[in-house]
Amino acid sequence: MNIMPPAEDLARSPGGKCPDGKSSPDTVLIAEDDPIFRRVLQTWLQKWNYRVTALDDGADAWHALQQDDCPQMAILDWMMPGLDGIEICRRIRRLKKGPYKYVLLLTAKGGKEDVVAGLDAGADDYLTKPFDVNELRARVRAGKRILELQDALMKAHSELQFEAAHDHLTGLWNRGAIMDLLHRETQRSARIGEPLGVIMADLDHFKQINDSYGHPTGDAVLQEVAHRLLESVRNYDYVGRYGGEEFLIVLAECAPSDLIVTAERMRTYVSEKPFDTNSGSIPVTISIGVAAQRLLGSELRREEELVRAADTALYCAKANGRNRVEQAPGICPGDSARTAAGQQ
Ligand code: GH3
Ligand code: MG
Ligand code: MG
Ligand code: MG
Repeated sequence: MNIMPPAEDLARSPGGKCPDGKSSPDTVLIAEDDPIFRRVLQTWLQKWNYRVTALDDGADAWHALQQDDCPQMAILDWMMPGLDGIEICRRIRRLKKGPYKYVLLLTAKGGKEDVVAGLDAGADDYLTKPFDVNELRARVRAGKRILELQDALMKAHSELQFEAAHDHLTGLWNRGAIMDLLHRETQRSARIGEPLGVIMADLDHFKQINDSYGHPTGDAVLQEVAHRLLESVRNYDYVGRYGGEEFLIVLAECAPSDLIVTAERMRTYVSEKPFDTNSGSIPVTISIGVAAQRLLGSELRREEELVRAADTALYCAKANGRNRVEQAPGICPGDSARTAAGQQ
């Protein structure tokens, strides 16, 4: 069978990355020191619309396969300078990060023991030289199918992970996730001695909004509140939906004075412009309680204590007239209590 390729564009791809830098099941790295075989493989694969990186040295191939956007399929010659294909296989399988790499070992050794050794080293399949073009095509296609399946599984997995940690309605962290994040940040800030703050926000008279305009409009209001809260914080702060119309915000490395400023910005941002909904324009306000991990003279070591302190301050904000910010005692020196809408 004639294995010579029809096309004559045989330029060697620049080493390391696949040509457009993006990894996908149709990217293939060829490592083959024999220029004829390398050229044949490269040209056929390109003809079948694979994006190819072709290298002639095992050490270069191993380097390329460790890059973030490296090809997902590797066709490796067994005998090569630098590193042989078997050793590259072993190293690929020891790599713990990145998506699965499909390895097709190319060898002149056709003995059963060699094939077993190749598969044992981590190859998914093998091809003996000289190979039949149709067989090459079928085996590469089988590899691509497995990689596509792998991609679909990873996508489903990350979607599930997202759903498990996020609130459906608002897209914010859900209660479990925000409490996990708070736990992590509480431990971290206690360890490194950085300030940590939490803000608990609750919509005012939200039941009335539901009662007056209906549940779907209530939902839209919750979504817009979530949006405005997100807009009010630094992009490395965590905003979660703690309960029905309660939000918990975790602010790492945030000095107490900034914490109060942020809470006030949230309150203002929610209340300053009425919400534009399908049921018309609706004024919305929130009440806020603020607590910090390191209060004057004491430290709240557990996340539950922090949440409780913020919740107690929130309760005060409600009791003191709503649409206001109250602090847990001891956050700022000499600052006994509160800021509120138009009445400091
Ligand atoms: P307050 O100012 O004291 O906080 O009064 P409130 O009316 O906001 O508080 P209350 O606890 O009486 O009512 C909260 C309401 O939030 C009742 C509940 O039906 C509504 N709610 C909780 N979750 C959702 C949701 O996902 N969608 C909608 N539309 N309403 C919700
Ligand atoms: Mg060789
Ligand atoms: Mg409420
Ligand atoms: Mg509430």
